[in-house]
Amino acid sequence: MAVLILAEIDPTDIWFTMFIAQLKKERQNLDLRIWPEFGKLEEIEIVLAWLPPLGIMQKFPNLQLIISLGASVDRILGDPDLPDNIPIVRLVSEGKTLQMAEYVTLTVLLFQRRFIEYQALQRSQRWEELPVQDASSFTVGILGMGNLGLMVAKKLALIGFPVRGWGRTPKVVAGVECFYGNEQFKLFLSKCQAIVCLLPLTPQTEGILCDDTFSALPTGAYLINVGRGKHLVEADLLSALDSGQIAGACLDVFDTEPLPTDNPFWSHPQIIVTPHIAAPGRPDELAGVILDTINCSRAGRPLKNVIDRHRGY
Ligand code: NDP
Ligand code: OXD
Repeated sequence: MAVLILAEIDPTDIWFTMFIAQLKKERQNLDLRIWPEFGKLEEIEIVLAWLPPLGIMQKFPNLQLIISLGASVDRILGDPDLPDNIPIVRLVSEGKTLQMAEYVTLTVLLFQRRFIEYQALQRSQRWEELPVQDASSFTVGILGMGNLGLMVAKKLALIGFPVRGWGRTPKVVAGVECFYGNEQFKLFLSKCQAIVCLLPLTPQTEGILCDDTFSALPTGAYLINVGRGKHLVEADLLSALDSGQIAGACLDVFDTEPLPTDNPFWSHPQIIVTPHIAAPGRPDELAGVILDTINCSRAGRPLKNVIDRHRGY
């Protein structure tokens, strides 16, 4: 039985090239097929999916397992014809978690140390010193205190930022002020000078980065979106930047990826755009995680990181 990589792979994509080479190196006898060359539908036992075409999963009659090639599963669960008895595993790894912590720490520091303003000064060749706000008075709020949010919160707290975390259920985390549920959302936001979206995309979280949320923040707050593009209402961010309610944003994920060339985010002086690179994970480590998962599935052992379809993540 075969394992199918179901992803639109650009042959110049370095990450995918390394990942596939590693899978083949570690398991030379693995019957690995790469979309769209999948052979016979009935031979596909396991699918490794990144942005799979809708309706495809139901076509594999012997499918046993779906492994998301990302930490998220919104695209997989968005398939109205998804067979309902197949477990779905998402990718969790130390490398991915540490990369996310690096990315967010870097961007929080850029905002706290006013690099957006220094870049504008540089463009107009002005040598000017701006007052520094200490990390100890720059509160950062993390939306989504899961695998990634928790690590990000711990790293920021170590540097000395006051950190708040918000999730769906209550949590106690040393050094982090924790909030949960819709009732506590605005209270959570009220002191955050920067917010970091690390939520999964679900019907409850879609559009959460909107005018209503921005206006509950202190004036001149910053936004970092590393969750999903659909968390953000793009027009609301542009008007919050115009009014000064939001002072700057760093966006790694977008409603449409690649970000269309006519999107105003590309040239906005207060927006940093990165091409969904916050935490790709290390190809070698992830190949190992996937092979372990395949072994567990084939041996009938319990699988790690199976998502809860009802919850949506
Ligand atoms: P987890 O599933 O571990 O954590 C999700 C967190 O979100 C949990 O704390 C959960 O709360 C919280 N949450 C879910 N729904 C709600 C809600 N309605 N209200 C409040 N809180 C909610 O996910 P990860 O940390 O591994 O990943 C988070 C997301 O980061 C991914 O889904 C993906 O979209 C994004 N990501 C982006 C990457 C990039 O490169 N840009 C790379 C990897 C991931 P609770 O704990 O109470 O259940
Ligand atoms: C994601 C990922 O889910 O890159 O965005 O893992």
